[in-house]
Amino acid sequence: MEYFNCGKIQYEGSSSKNPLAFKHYNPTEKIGGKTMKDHLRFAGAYWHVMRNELADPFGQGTAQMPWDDKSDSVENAIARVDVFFEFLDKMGIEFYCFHDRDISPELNDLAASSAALDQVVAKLKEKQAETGVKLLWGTACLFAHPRYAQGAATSPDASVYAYAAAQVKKAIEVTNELDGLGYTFWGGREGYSTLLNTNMKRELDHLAAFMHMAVDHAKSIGFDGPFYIEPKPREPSTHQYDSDSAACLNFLREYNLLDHFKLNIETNHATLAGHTVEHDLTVAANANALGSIDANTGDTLIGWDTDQFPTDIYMTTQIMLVVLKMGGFTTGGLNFDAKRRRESHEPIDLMHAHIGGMDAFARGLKIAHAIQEDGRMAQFVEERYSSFDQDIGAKIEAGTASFAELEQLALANGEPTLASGRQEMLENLINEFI
Ligand code: XLS
Ligand code: NI
Ligand code: NI
Repeated sequence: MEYFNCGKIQYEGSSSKNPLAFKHYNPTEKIGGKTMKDHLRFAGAYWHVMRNELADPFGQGTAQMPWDDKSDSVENAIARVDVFFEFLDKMGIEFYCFHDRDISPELNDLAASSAALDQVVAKLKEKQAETGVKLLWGTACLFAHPRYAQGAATSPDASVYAYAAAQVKKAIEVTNELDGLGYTFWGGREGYSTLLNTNMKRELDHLAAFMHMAVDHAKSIGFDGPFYIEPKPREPSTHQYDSDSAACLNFLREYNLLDHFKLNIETNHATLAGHTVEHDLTVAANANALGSIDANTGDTLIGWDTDQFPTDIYMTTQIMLVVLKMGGFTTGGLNFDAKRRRESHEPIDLMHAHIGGMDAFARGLKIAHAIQEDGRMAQFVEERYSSFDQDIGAKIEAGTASFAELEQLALANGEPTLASGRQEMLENLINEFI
């Protein structure tokens, strides 16, 4: 039984008018010695592809899911796996990500939920072996159930904390069972609504203890993939502790976790934090902690996490410039944490959505690579800082200069002549390649 009314999506080149074809993403084409698929490492998000009914705060779901009987049964969960792999196969997407409760139902008690999870995981393992598809990362849903309304690892209630720990323990185990390359923490409820009822310090201490236990457990079962923290400033909580790259890095350093964690940066989360995505990516990359990317985009006119598919080539170019500069992904990739609009309710719309995202990133990759090869941009930046390459600049960088020495120099040199930053020239340079 097939549910997506199309064959395998093929690369047809930029002159193709076929909406169900790639115009730019040519998986085996080499860009700078590496295939596009190895550069981009696209992943499908189980929660959006299989479980997102496309509801909004004012209306119920519109998505047609003819394969889904809407029950909480394990059979239904297992049946979805085949549909998901049909989707991945037709898209040529070789990685995926999930939450425990996307792939398998939350039942009446933890033991039953975990037993159901094992059954679905066995099916996923079978499909992975059959297709070669890999799990980019797994995670636990610690935000949907009412028990987590006041947080999971930052809940004021230790029994909720324990429940969350049990869920994460199991989720790490199944991620390991599926040879997952990483494990993500996104702290949807790890924050607060009001400080009036919140002991922020204790909550952060608890969160760090939780993550140390996760690291220890991973070690004990032989899971060596990195953990990721996915920053987001707010929504669903009013203030989330993992608000942006800088806040996450500070938390990880303060609590001695930086050896085990990297960041998973989501475009729309960065913009909700008041940054550009390239800002948050660069902050992470500077700390050697850029692990993976949740590829999506927001709407400039709406202030929430609209999780739209990325189509803006300027943005994908900026993202790929950072990724190429750090030498590419190792364990991470580009996970489409993105959903169709509520109006796009047919299964085939999933294809259109992902084709657009994949083509936009293919173009971003090609443009970023061309800019890198051209070298003018990098050279400009290098020259801009060249006064730090020798003499007093080099001493400053080496940490051997003193204020007294700098004062002498300033007195002797007189007023500095500053060179132009040439922002417009560099913007023109990017457009030259787009
Ligand atoms: C929600 C987050 C979530 C994480 C995984 O805004 O992006 O989907 O990626 O829990
Ligand atoms: Ni995400
Ligand atoms: Ni999000």
